[in-house]
Amino acid sequence: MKKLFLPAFLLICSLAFSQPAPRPYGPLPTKGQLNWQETEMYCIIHFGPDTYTDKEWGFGDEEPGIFNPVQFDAMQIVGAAKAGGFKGIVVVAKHHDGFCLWPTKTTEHNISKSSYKNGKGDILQEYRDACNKLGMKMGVYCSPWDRNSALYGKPEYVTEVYRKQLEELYSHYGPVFISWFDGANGGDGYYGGAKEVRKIDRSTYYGWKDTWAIPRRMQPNAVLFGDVGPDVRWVGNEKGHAGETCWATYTPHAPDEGKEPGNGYTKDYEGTEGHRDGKYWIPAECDVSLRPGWFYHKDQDEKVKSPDTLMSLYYQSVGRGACLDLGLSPDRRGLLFENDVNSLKQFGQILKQTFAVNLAKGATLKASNTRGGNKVKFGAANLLDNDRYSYWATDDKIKTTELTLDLHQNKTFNVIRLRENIKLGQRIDAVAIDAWQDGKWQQIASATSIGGNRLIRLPGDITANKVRLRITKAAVCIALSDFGLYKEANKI
Ligand code: FUL
Repeated sequence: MKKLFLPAFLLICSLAFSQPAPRPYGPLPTKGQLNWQETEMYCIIHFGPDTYTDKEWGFGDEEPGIFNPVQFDAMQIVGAAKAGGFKGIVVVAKHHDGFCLWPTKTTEHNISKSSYKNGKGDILQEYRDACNKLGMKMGVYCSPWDRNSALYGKPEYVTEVYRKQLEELYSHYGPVFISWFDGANGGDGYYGGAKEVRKIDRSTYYGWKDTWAIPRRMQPNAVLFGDVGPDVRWVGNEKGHAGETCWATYTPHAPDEGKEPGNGYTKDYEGTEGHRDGKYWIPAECDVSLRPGWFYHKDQDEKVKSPDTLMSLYYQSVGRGACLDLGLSPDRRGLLFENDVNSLKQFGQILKQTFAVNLAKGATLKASNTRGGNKVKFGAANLLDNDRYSYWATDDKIKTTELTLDLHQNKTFNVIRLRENIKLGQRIDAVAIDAWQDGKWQQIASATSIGGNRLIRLPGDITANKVRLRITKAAVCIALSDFGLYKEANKI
């Protein structure tokens, strides 16, 4: 008997391991998009002449001397973002007013003409150093619309100013994980003194194919954000939430027949849900500011979003497979105001505590239809290891199935986390979750579009010793990487 045991064991193992992985389904994420997905939350920082003029969109005629943040402290700002649980920042290096926060060679309208450090300052470099010290990722936003430049509207603006600015940013301040291409385009402005309205054709003016080729060449691991992507799409609102159903796949459609969907030129509202059968992997980013405005305004000091509101936004963005991009607004000193710092800190604490303990850990998992009957490679145990890419898979033909967690004792939870291994595409359409209560299964939740991350925030606490996941609809066989139960931390 004993002699037979080892060869039999080896045979079973080799059969199990020889089971091929499920075939990928539909469009797939790139390396940069996987990195972005794992980032989950980052902050976009608006700071510049508008901070001193109390505006949201500077006209472009602002005197550079007004920019003088005597206490500017990138470590304070990036540190507050980090305490909030954010993993990166996007620096608005140039907003629509055209003022550059780094000493660029492309325009006089830059920090070297300001009072900051007697014209020797470089805000981008200070953010870069702070990110390096704090282990935070960095991205850049350089507004295509430039209300200062006399050349705006002419082809030379794109080739000699805008693209050169991107090149400077990528070569001096990388690595960048995201390059943010804003959709606001053309209108009135200073334009070198012309003070007029300049309209551009947003589908052609910026020559996006050639412009995007620059980050592709210089920052190949960065994702490119824009209204249409090409890597990360705008969610279609600035309220910070994705659709209840939100697909990572998307096909940009031009609003006008016969036009190419360029950046800033798409049916924005389709970004909220994306498309189940979208041609491309272009997940959504949800941008929203911590205050009502993107720039600092003193009269908004008491209107900073609360940790509770941030939690809701977290579930409505990150919890729906999108990323959350929260706007921070340093004040005239060059610091984040204390209310902003406190709100970020408390939000970060609640978040950390909520997800510190997966209550499903230690459960016995019973899965129907595990691929190849294998308990290791595609086994259900992979659902509890916190790895986004080790996964439980079913046999090719199995698109609906169920899986039970026996928790061995009553556990109380109010958040459920599901993730697919998105390296194999977005496969699951719908799920339902049941808890064993009063001697029977009772449905407690359902959800659509799982993807890279799906958080279900239950309306109240559930106490149960068994929880069941039912996959009710999928396009192909299942490749689920996470099934977690959490209890939201109390307010601090
Ligand atoms: C918008 C801009 O017009 C706002 O000023 C801000 O920068 C926001 C993040 O993007 O399109």
